[in-house]
Amino acid sequence: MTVKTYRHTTVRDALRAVREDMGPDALVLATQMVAARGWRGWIGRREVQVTAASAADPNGRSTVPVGRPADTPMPRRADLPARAGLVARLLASGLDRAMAERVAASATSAQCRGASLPVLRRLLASQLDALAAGNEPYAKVEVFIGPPGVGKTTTIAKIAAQERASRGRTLGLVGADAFRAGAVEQLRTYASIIGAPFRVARTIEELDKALAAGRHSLLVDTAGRSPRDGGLRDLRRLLGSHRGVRTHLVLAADTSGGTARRILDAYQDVRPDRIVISKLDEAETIAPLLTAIADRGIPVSYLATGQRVPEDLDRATPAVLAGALLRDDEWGSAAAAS
Ligand SMILES: Nc1nc2c(ncn2[C@@H]2O[C@H](COP(=O)(O)OP(=O)(O)O)[C@@H](O)[C@H]2O)c(=O)[nH]1
Ligand SMILES: [Mg+2]
Repeated sequence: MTVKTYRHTTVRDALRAVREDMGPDALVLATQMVAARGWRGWIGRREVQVTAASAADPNGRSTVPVGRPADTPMPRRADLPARAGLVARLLASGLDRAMAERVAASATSAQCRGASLPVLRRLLASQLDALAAGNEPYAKVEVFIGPPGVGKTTTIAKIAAQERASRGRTLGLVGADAFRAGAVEQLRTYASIIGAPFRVARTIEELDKALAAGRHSLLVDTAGRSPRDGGLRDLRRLLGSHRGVRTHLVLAADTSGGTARRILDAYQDVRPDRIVISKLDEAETIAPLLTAIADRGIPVSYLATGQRVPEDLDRATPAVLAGALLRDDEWGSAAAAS
Protein backbone atom coordinates (compact mmCIF):
# COMPACT_ATOMS: atom_id res chain seq x y z
CA MET A 1 0.00 0.00 0.00
CA THR A 2 1.37 3.44 -0.97
CA VAL A 3 0.78 6.32 1.44
CA LYS A 4 1.25 9.96 0.31
CA THR A 5 0.36 13.44 1.59
CA TYR A 6 -1.19 16.27 -0.46
CA ARG A 7 -1.44 19.95 0.49
CA HIS A 8 -3.94 22.40 -0.94
CA THR A 9 -5.86 25.47 0.14
CA THR A 10 -9.22 23.65 0.21
CA VAL A 11 -10.33 20.10 1.04
CA ARG A 12 -11.95 19.87 -2.38
CA ASP A 13 -8.68 20.67 -4.19
CA ALA A 14 -6.71 18.27 -2.00
CA LEU A 15 -9.16 15.44 -2.69
CA ARG A 16 -9.10 16.15 -6.44
CA ALA A 17 -5.28 15.88 -6.34
CA VAL A 18 -5.55 12.59 -4.42
CA ARG A 19 -7.95 11.14 -7.01
CA GLU A 20 -5.94 12.36 -10.00
CA ASP A 21 -2.72 10.90 -8.59
CA MET A 22 -3.93 7.70 -6.92
CA GLY A 23 -7.12 6.95 -8.81
CA PRO A 24 -10.76 6.88 -7.74
CA ASP A 25 -10.26 4.14 -5.12
CA ALA A 26 -7.73 6.14 -3.05
CA LEU A 27 -8.49 6.07 0.67
CA VAL A 28 -8.19 9.17 2.85
CA LEU A 29 -6.39 8.28 6.08
CA ALA A 30 -6.17 11.72 7.70
CA THR A 31 -7.04 15.36 7.08
CA GLN A 32 -5.36 18.17 9.03
CA MET A 33 -5.15 21.94 8.92
CA VAL A 34 -1.44 22.84 8.87
CA ALA A 35 0.59 26.05 8.51
CA ALA A 36 1.06 26.90 4.82
CA ARG A 37 4.60 26.56 3.46
CA GLY A 38 6.88 29.56 2.98
CA TRP A 39 5.88 33.19 3.58
CA ARG A 40 2.15 32.40 3.57
CA GLY A 41 2.75 30.26 6.67
CA TRP A 42 4.64 33.11 8.35
CA ILE A 43 1.62 35.37 8.03
CA GLY A 44 -0.60 32.74 9.59
CA ARG A 45 -2.13 31.15 6.47
CA ARG A 46 -3.21 27.53 6.84
CA GLU A 47 -3.85 24.82 4.31
CA VAL A 48 -5.32 21.34 4.19
CA GLN A 49 -3.01 18.34 4.34
CA VAL A 50 -4.62 15.09 3.24
CA THR A 51 -2.86 11.77 3.81
CA ALA A 52 -4.12 9.09 1.41
CA ALA A 53 -3.36 5.49 0.54
CA SER A 54 -3.89 3.72 -2.76
CA ALA A 55 -6.94 1.51 -2.28
CA ALA A 56 -5.70 -1.56 -4.10
CA ASP A 57 -2.96 -3.74 -2.67
CA PRO A 58 -0.44 -5.29 -5.12
CA ASN A 59 -2.84 -8.23 -5.71
CA GLY A 60 -5.58 -5.87 -6.82
CA ARG A 61 -7.80 -6.41 -3.74
CA SER A 62 -9.39 -3.34 -2.25
CA THR A 63 -8.71 -2.41 1.35
CA VAL A 64 -11.12 -0.73 3.78
CA PRO A 65 -10.59 2.68 5.37
CA VAL A 66 -8.20 2.68 8.34
CA GLY A 67 -9.92 3.25 11.66
CA ARG A 68 -13.37 2.15 10.48
CA PRO A 69 -15.36 1.38 13.65
CA ALA A 70 -16.18 -2.31 13.92
CA ASP A 71 -19.94 -1.68 14.17
CA THR A 72 -20.35 0.38 11.00
CA PRO A 73 -21.58 -1.40 7.89
CA MET A 74 -19.01 -2.11 5.18
CA PRO A 75 -19.56 0.50 2.45
CA ARG A 76 -20.10 -0.68 -1.13
CA ARG A 77 -16.80 -0.63 -3.03
CA ALA A 78 -18.14 1.89 -5.57
CA ASP A 79 -19.01 4.27 -2.69
CA LEU A 80 -15.57 4.21 -1.10
CA PRO A 81 -14.10 7.34 -2.72
CA ALA A 82 -17.23 9.42 -2.06
CA ARG A 83 -17.46 8.14 1.51
CA ALA A 84 -13.75 8.87 2.06
CA GLY A 85 -14.36 12.38 0.72
CA LEU A 86 -17.20 12.88 3.20
CA VAL A 87 -14.99 11.60 6.05
CA ALA A 88 -12.26 14.03 4.92
CA ARG A 89 -14.68 16.98 4.99
CA LEU A 90 -15.80 16.05 8.49
CA LEU A 91 -12.22 15.56 9.71
CA ALA A 92 -11.33 18.97 8.28
CA SER A 93 -14.13 20.44 10.42
CA GLY A 94 -12.29 19.09 13.47
CA LEU A 95 -14.46 16.01 14.08
CA ASP A 96 -12.66 13.01 15.48
CA ARG A 97 -12.24 10.03 13.18
CA ALA A 98 -14.66 7.67 14.93
CA MET A 99 -17.48 10.24 14.72
CA ALA A 100 -16.64 11.17 11.10
CA GLU A 101 -16.70 7.50 10.11
CA ARG A 102 -20.03 6.96 11.89
CA VAL A 103 -21.61 9.93 10.10
CA ALA A 104 -20.27 8.78 6.71
CA ALA A 105 -21.51 5.23 7.34
CA SER A 106 -25.01 6.61 8.01
CA ALA A 107 -25.11 8.49 4.67
CA THR A 108 -26.62 7.16 1.45
CA SER A 109 -24.40 6.98 -1.65
CA ALA A 110 -26.04 10.11 -3.07
CA GLN A 111 -25.52 12.02 0.20
CA CYS A 112 -21.86 11.01 0.20
CA ARG A 113 -21.37 12.32 -3.33
CA GLY A 114 -23.01 15.68 -2.90
CA ALA A 115 -23.56 16.43 0.78
CA SER A 116 -24.52 20.09 1.21
CA LEU A 117 -23.98 21.76 4.59
CA PRO A 118 -27.62 21.30 5.69
CA VAL A 119 -27.45 17.59 4.76
CA LEU A 120 -24.17 17.18 6.65
CA ARG A 121 -25.68 18.92 9.64
CA ARG A 122 -28.71 16.58 9.56
CA LEU A 123 -26.53 13.46 9.29
CA LEU A 124 -24.32 14.63 12.15
CA ALA A 125 -27.31 15.71 14.27
CA SER A 126 -28.77 12.21 14.12
CA GLN A 127 -25.54 10.92 15.75
CA LEU A 128 -25.72 13.51 18.55
CA ASP A 129 -29.14 12.71 20.05
CA ALA A 130 -27.75 11.31 23.31
CA LEU A 131 -25.40 14.25 23.78
CA ALA A 132 -27.97 17.03 23.33
CA ALA A 133 -30.32 17.76 26.24
CA GLY A 134 -32.46 19.87 23.85
CA ASN A 135 -35.60 21.69 24.95
CA GLU A 136 -36.19 20.00 28.30
CA PRO A 137 -38.44 21.57 30.95
CA TYR A 138 -36.81 23.47 33.82
CA ALA A 139 -36.01 21.60 37.01
CA LYS A 140 -37.14 23.24 40.25
CA VAL A 141 -33.54 24.34 40.83
CA GLU A 142 -30.90 24.78 38.11
CA VAL A 143 -27.40 25.27 39.58
CA PHE A 144 -24.45 26.57 37.55
CA ILE A 145 -20.92 25.67 38.60
CA GLY A 146 -17.52 25.94 36.92
CA PRO A 147 -14.19 27.74 36.86
CA PRO A 148 -14.20 31.55 37.37
CA GLY A 149 -14.73 33.71 34.30
CA VAL A 150 -16.18 30.92 32.18
CA GLY A 151 -19.56 32.64 31.76
CA LYS A 152 -21.84 31.31 34.53
CA THR A 153 -23.42 34.63 35.53
CA THR A 154 -23.86 35.77 31.92
CA THR A 155 -25.46 32.43 30.97
CA ILE A 156 -27.94 32.65 33.85
CA ALA A 157 -28.87 36.21 32.84
CA LYS A 158 -29.39 35.08 29.22
CA ILE A 159 -31.66 32.20 30.26
CA ALA A 160 -33.78 34.36 32.58
CA ALA A 161 -34.05 37.19 30.03
CA GLN A 162 -34.94 34.85 27.13
CA GLU A 163 -37.70 33.17 29.17
CA ARG A 164 -39.06 36.54 30.17
CA ALA A 165 -39.00 37.91 26.64
CA SER A 166 -40.22 34.87 24.70
CA ARG A 167 -42.70 33.27 27.14
CA GLY A 168 -43.30 35.90 29.79
CA ARG A 169 -42.11 33.34 32.30
CA THR A 170 -40.34 34.35 35.51
CA LEU A 171 -37.33 32.47 36.81
CA GLY A 172 -35.87 33.37 40.20
CA LEU A 173 -32.16 34.19 40.48
CA VAL A 174 -30.02 33.23 43.45
CA GLY A 175 -26.51 34.59 43.98
CA ALA A 176 -24.74 32.01 46.12
CA ASP A 177 -21.25 33.34 46.65
CA ALA A 178 -19.86 33.13 50.12
CA PHE A 179 -16.38 34.19 49.11
CA ARG A 180 -16.13 37.26 46.91
CA ALA A 181 -17.61 40.49 48.15
CA GLY A 182 -19.43 42.19 45.30
CA ALA A 183 -19.56 39.07 43.12
CA VAL A 184 -23.33 38.86 43.47
CA GLU A 185 -23.83 42.49 42.39
CA GLN A 186 -23.50 41.59 38.70
CA LEU A 187 -26.37 39.10 39.03
CA ARG A 188 -28.41 41.55 41.14
CA THR A 189 -28.09 44.13 38.35
CA TYR A 190 -29.23 41.61 35.72
CA ALA A 191 -32.15 40.58 37.94
CA SER A 192 -33.37 44.15 38.29
CA ILE A 193 -33.10 44.79 34.52
CA ILE A 194 -34.96 41.56 33.72
CA GLY A 195 -37.46 42.06 36.54
CA ALA A 196 -36.65 38.69 38.08
CA PRO A 197 -36.88 37.90 41.81
CA PHE A 198 -33.38 37.84 43.34
CA ARG A 199 -31.94 36.46 46.55
CA VAL A 200 -28.44 36.40 47.94
CA ALA A 201 -27.27 33.33 49.82
CA ARG A 202 -23.97 33.95 51.57
CA THR A 203 -23.95 30.78 53.61
CA ILE A 204 -25.00 27.21 52.99
CA GLU A 205 -27.88 27.74 55.46
CA GLU A 206 -29.12 30.80 53.51
CA LEU A 207 -28.91 28.81 50.29
CA ASP A 208 -30.87 25.98 51.92
CA LYS A 209 -33.66 28.47 52.72
CA ALA A 210 -33.53 30.09 49.26
CA LEU A 211 -33.91 26.72 47.51
CA ALA A 212 -36.92 25.79 49.58
CA ALA A 213 -38.66 29.12 49.05
CA GLY A 214 -40.48 30.60 46.09
CA ARG A 215 -42.88 29.32 43.47
CA HIS A 216 -40.60 29.93 40.47
CA SER A 217 -37.88 27.67 39.13
CA LEU A 218 -34.55 29.01 40.38
CA LEU A 219 -31.27 29.64 38.57
CA VAL A 220 -28.42 29.49 41.10
CA ASP A 221 -25.09 31.20 40.44
CA THR A 222 -22.19 29.72 42.44
CA ALA A 223 -19.41 32.12 41.45
CA GLY A 224 -16.14 31.80 43.28
CA ARG A 225 -16.34 28.16 44.25
CA SER A 226 -13.53 25.92 43.13
CA PRO A 227 -13.36 22.13 43.48
CA ARG A 228 -10.76 22.56 46.24
CA ASP A 229 -13.04 24.77 48.32
CA GLY A 230 -14.76 22.99 51.15
CA GLY A 231 -17.76 25.05 49.97
CA LEU A 232 -18.23 22.85 46.94
CA ARG A 233 -18.50 19.75 49.12
CA ASP A 234 -21.04 21.54 51.31
CA LEU A 235 -22.87 22.60 48.17
CA ARG A 236 -23.03 18.99 46.96
CA ARG A 237 -24.39 17.83 50.30
CA LEU A 238 -27.01 20.58 50.29
CA LEU A 239 -28.08 19.95 46.68
CA GLY A 240 -28.35 16.24 47.44
CA SER A 241 -30.87 17.04 50.18
CA HIS A 242 -33.19 18.98 47.84
CA ARG A 243 -35.41 17.42 45.20
CA GLY A 244 -35.54 18.54 41.60
CA VAL A 245 -32.00 19.93 41.38
CA ARG A 246 -30.11 19.93 38.07
CA THR A 247 -26.44 20.93 38.05
CA HIS A 248 -24.77 22.44 34.97
CA LEU A 249 -20.97 22.58 34.69
CA VAL A 250 -19.96 25.51 32.45
CA LEU A 251 -16.88 24.96 30.23
CA ALA A 252 -15.36 27.30 27.65
CA ALA A 253 -15.54 25.96 24.08
CA ASP A 254 -11.81 26.26 23.48
CA THR A 255 -10.96 23.99 26.44
CA SER A 256 -8.62 21.24 25.20
CA GLY A 257 -9.58 17.59 25.64
CA GLY A 258 -6.95 17.09 28.39
CA THR A 259 -7.97 20.19 30.34
CA ALA A 260 -11.65 19.28 29.99
CA ARG A 261 -10.96 15.82 31.45
CA ARG A 262 -9.06 17.40 34.37
CA ILE A 263 -11.90 19.83 35.09
CA LEU A 264 -14.49 17.04 34.81
CA ASP A 265 -12.44 15.00 37.30
CA ALA A 266 -12.12 17.99 39.64
CA TYR A 267 -15.90 18.55 39.64
CA GLN A 268 -16.75 14.84 39.77
CA ASP A 269 -17.91 15.04 43.41
CA VAL A 270 -20.65 17.49 42.44
CA ARG A 271 -21.80 15.05 39.73
CA PRO A 272 -22.82 17.58 37.06
CA ASP A 273 -25.98 16.52 35.19
CA ARG A 274 -25.38 18.82 32.23
CA ILE A 275 -22.59 20.76 30.50
CA VAL A 276 -22.95 24.33 29.22
CA ILE A 277 -20.44 25.15 26.48
CA SER A 278 -19.63 28.87 26.57
CA LYS A 279 -17.63 31.23 24.33
CA LEU A 280 -18.19 29.33 21.09
CA ASP A 281 -17.46 32.57 19.28
CA GLU A 282 -13.87 32.44 20.58
CA ALA A 283 -13.13 28.80 19.71
CA GLU A 284 -11.77 27.36 16.48
CA THR A 285 -13.37 23.98 17.16
CA ILE A 286 -15.39 22.38 19.94
CA ALA A 287 -14.61 18.82 18.80
CA PRO A 288 -11.94 17.99 21.46
CA LEU A 289 -14.16 19.32 24.26
CA LEU A 290 -17.23 17.52 22.93
CA THR A 291 -15.30 14.25 22.66
CA ALA A 292 -14.23 14.55 26.33
CA ILE A 293 -17.84 15.32 27.34
CA ALA A 294 -19.19 12.41 25.27
CA ASP A 295 -16.71 10.05 27.00
CA ARG A 296 -18.32 10.95 30.36
CA GLY A 297 -21.83 10.62 28.93
CA ILE A 298 -23.01 14.03 30.22
CA PRO A 299 -25.52 15.77 27.91
CA VAL A 300 -24.96 19.38 26.82
CA SER A 301 -27.74 21.79 27.85
CA TYR A 302 -26.76 25.18 26.34
CA LEU A 303 -24.30 26.73 23.90
CA ALA A 304 -23.24 30.34 24.52
CA THR A 305 -22.10 32.13 21.40
CA GLY A 306 -21.11 35.62 22.56
CA GLN A 307 -21.39 38.32 25.22
CA ARG A 308 -24.77 39.73 24.25
CA VAL A 309 -27.56 39.21 26.78
CA PRO A 310 -29.96 37.62 25.97
CA GLU A 311 -29.33 36.80 22.28
CA ASP A 312 -26.15 34.76 22.43
CA LEU A 313 -27.44 31.54 23.93
CA ASP A 314 -29.04 28.46 22.35
CA ARG A 315 -30.49 25.30 23.83
CA ALA A 316 -28.26 22.42 22.78
CA THR A 317 -30.51 20.53 20.37
CA PRO A 318 -28.84 17.91 18.12
CA ALA A 319 -29.06 20.37 15.18
CA VAL A 320 -27.46 23.21 17.13
CA LEU A 321 -24.65 20.93 18.35
CA ALA A 322 -24.09 19.68 14.81
CA GLY A 323 -23.97 23.27 13.51
CA ALA A 324 -21.42 24.20 16.17
CA LEU A 325 -19.27 21.17 15.33
CA LEU A 326 -19.34 21.98 11.62
CA ARG A 327 -18.68 25.65 12.43
CA ASP A 328 -21.79 26.46 10.53
CA ASP A 329 -22.51 30.05 11.54
CA GLU A 330 -26.25 29.60 11.38
CA TRP A 331 -26.72 28.19 14.88
CA GLY A 332 -29.93 30.11 15.21
CA SER A 333 -31.44 28.77 12.01
CA ALA A 334 -30.22 25.28 12.88
CA ALA A 335 -32.19 25.58 16.10
CA ALA A 336 -35.25 26.84 14.27
CA ALA A 337 -35.13 23.94 11.80
CA SER A 338 -34.91 21.27 14.50
N1 LIG B 1 -16.99 35.93 23.89
C1 LIG B 1 -17.80 35.50 24.86
N2 LIG B 1 -17.71 36.02 26.08
C2 LIG B 1 -18.55 35.54 27.04
C3 LIG B 1 -19.49 34.53 26.78
N3 LIG B 1 -20.15 34.26 27.95
C4 LIG B 1 -19.63 35.12 28.87
N4 LIG B 1 -18.66 35.88 28.34
C5 LIG B 1 -17.83 36.92 28.98
O1 LIG B 1 -16.92 36.30 29.86
C6 LIG B 1 -16.68 37.15 30.98
C7 LIG B 1 -16.95 36.37 32.27
O2 LIG B 1 -18.32 36.05 32.32
P1 LIG B 1 -19.08 35.77 33.70
O3 LIG B 1 -20.49 35.41 33.35
O4 LIG B 1 -18.87 36.89 34.65
O5 LIG B 1 -18.27 34.47 34.20
P2 LIG B 1 -18.39 33.70 35.60
O6 LIG B 1 -17.24 34.11 36.43
O7 LIG B 1 -18.31 32.25 35.25
O8 LIG B 1 -19.71 34.06 36.20
C8 LIG B 1 -17.59 38.36 30.81
O9 LIG B 1 -16.84 39.40 30.25
C9 LIG B 1 -18.65 37.87 29.83
O10 LIG B 1 -19.20 38.92 29.06
C10 LIG B 1 -19.57 33.98 25.45
O11 LIG B 1 -20.34 33.09 25.13
N5 LIG B 1 -18.69 34.50 24.53
MG1 LIG C 1 -20.00 35.12 37.95
